[in-house]
Amino acid sequence: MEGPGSALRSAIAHAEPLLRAITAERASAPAAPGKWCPKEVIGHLLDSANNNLARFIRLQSTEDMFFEPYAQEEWVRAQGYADADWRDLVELWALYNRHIARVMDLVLDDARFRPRKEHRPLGSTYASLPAEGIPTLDWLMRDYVEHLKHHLRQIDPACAP
Ligand code: NI
Repeated sequence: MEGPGSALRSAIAHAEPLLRAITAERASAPAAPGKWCPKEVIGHLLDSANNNLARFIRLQSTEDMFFEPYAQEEWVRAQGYADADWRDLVELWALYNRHIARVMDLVLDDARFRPRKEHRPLGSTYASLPAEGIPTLDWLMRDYVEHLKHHLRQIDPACAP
């Protein structure tokens, strides 16, 4: 099976030119009243990248899988993504995620596939869990990629087929 690092690189390579083709005007338009505009969706993915990269590092030296959640709406609002430059956001998103893909490749199998019997409540998940429903760091990294694709589809279904 393709590793999460390769899956992430493929997702970036596919979506990046499509995101770049979106105009600044369209990137500032919410999908519906009260919903995030594309700038805020990419901002949320930057927050996910920021929080999850730290998790991917820390969880390599733990047996369990506990980590702090973050207040998604608050993070998006506090960083004023709706007023940020669209091209800069897309560039930062692509570069940061290429870095994360490289870090994913570096995780050794012992840390990657260690069963995390003790873990935080899983809440909404995007990738299917390993056998017996016990999460692993490999699963968490796959879940990260699927969450990214889920939000890219909110911008345009063509961004993550
Ligand atoms: Ni999300």
